[in-house]
Amino acid sequence: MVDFKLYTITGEQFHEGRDLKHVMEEAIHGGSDIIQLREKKGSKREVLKKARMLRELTKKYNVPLIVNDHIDIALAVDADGIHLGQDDLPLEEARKIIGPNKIIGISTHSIEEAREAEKGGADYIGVGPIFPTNSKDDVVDPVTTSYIKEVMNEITIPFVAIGGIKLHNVDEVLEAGATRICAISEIVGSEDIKGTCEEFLVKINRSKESA
Ligand code: TZP
Ligand code: MG
Repeated sequence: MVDFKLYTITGEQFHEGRDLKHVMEEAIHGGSDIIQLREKKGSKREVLKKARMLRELTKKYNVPLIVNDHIDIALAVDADGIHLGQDDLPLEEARKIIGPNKIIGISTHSIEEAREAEKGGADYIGVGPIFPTNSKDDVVDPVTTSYIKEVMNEITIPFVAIGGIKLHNVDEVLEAGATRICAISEIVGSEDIKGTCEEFLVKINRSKESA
């Protein structure tokens, strides 16, 4: 079973000139224990190139690599899994292609979607956006922390909270019951990426201890 605490997703629009390898390596140094390549713009070849680089990097540190959307690229670089949204290839089809041993993560915005993902054999679900975010173009209205509570009551596979999560509001998300946090802009846009991840982890660990 896949498990993790701090999930970092790429978002090069926040890098301010820093290169992708450096940014993600800093996140790993800060303790981020799963990485996703999420690339909405580049050509297949450009995405493949980044995936290859991140595969090498994540292998070095023994951190799982998840590829968003591109199942072919995930297979080509032997990523640990894929992450799919509600408009992507359905879970059942994706599983046929990627096989039983790879991780499949599914974005969910409602308890119905969460149930369906669990039933379909997802390895984890994303739960969000918890707060408003500008990091995603087709973003739906925030689901708020009440959705975390619904998921906790009913869903048994791991879930990760995402969307607008910052160091200043993560406590609210943790208090609602999340134990896994995902962020793009707060991590990859930080001047101190490593320090930001460390601070997230202090909060996550503190909340776990008091649970
Ligand atoms: N899925 C739901 S919200 C979101 C994604 C990919 C964007 C999260 O980015 P940020 O910058 O952490 O709000
Ligand atoms: Mg997608």
